[in-house]
Amino acid sequence: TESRHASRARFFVAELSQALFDFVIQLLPTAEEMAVKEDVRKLLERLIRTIEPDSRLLSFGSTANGFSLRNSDMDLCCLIDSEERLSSSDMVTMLGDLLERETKFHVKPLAHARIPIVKLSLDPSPGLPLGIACDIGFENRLALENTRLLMCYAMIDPTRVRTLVLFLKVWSKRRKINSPYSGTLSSYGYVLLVIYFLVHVKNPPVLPNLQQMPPMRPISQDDTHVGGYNTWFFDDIELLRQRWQSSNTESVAELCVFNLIDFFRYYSRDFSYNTGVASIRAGLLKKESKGWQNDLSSSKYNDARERNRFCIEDPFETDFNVSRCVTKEGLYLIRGEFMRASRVLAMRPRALTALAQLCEE
Ligand code: 3AT
Ligand code: MG
Repeated sequence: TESRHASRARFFVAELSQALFDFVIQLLPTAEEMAVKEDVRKLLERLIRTIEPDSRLLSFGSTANGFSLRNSDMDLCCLIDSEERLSSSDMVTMLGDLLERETKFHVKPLAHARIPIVKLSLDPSPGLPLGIACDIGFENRLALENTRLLMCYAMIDPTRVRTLVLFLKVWSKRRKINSPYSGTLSSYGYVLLVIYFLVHVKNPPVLPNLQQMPPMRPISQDDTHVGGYNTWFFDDIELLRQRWQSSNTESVAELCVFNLIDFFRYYSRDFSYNTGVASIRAGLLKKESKGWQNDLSSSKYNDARERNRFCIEDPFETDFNVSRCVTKEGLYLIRGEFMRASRVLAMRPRALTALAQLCEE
């Protein structure tokens, strides 16, 4: 019976990994969608240059990091290369007016938000059945760098890392725990949880720590600091693909499935939410060491405590807790979903049943 058991387990892994690949592939954006988005970016860049000739409009977030799903929104960042430039909020106001005059976009300029942005959307049309949603921000150089870091992680092991990340993004959206505005976690937060898990929890690790690898040549402060934060990481992916052989010898299929099972188990049982900080840069840290502890003796309305229920360190902006929006109720929902997913997988259902149950809306 031992061998019957083993062969059932093997079948479960093989079937589920195939189903995961197939499931994720049908959620990827089409080539047409990518082309339309690139056209939109170019059009917007041309218009912005009529206000600031020395500006560039760059894509960040999922459209640029390899973790994009069909119809995901477009995050754009405008960089202005001249010395004398308008403030971000003036740019938002001027660009808002211009786009309203010159384009068919619905335009919402948020000049006085903490981070001034222009929000744009385009109604569905035959060529674009689901329309487009797009945010344009200004001078957000750290977001461009963290996008590049995630892209490099995605490229080290495209099949396994992307399959896991994309699946978890869909799962978190369908289970309604992907909404920082209502107290749960952003997509960016989930991606950091996956990378943290593959670098620091899996043993042997599936991914190297790109921020701690020895540089190939001396690096100067100027090239590596953005806004006072160290943004250096090892980004020679070609070289890395030759050199980094994960000593993790699980097969591709096994890795995909075990990663998923272990991911859910780790975040439902083992991660120390009360005291721990997940840092892809430095591994598991203590809230105390960052001044992020939830001080139980202080008042129930203590702001710091509400902000630091769940702690994920930004890879570069290390004094920033990416999951600061997660509330007590939000964390309860998220952990409940990790547990539910663990339970579903532990029953070893047939693959399609497993995916349907996991992502049930
Ligand atoms: P979607 O496909 O839009 O769900 P995404 O990968 O674009 O996922 P987000 O929309 O959550 O991810 O974030 C887009 C980028 O904005 C990712 C990161 O560069 C930046 N960003 C988002 N949230 C934060 C945050 N809390 N701290 C720092 N940077 C952030
Ligand atoms: Mg996005």
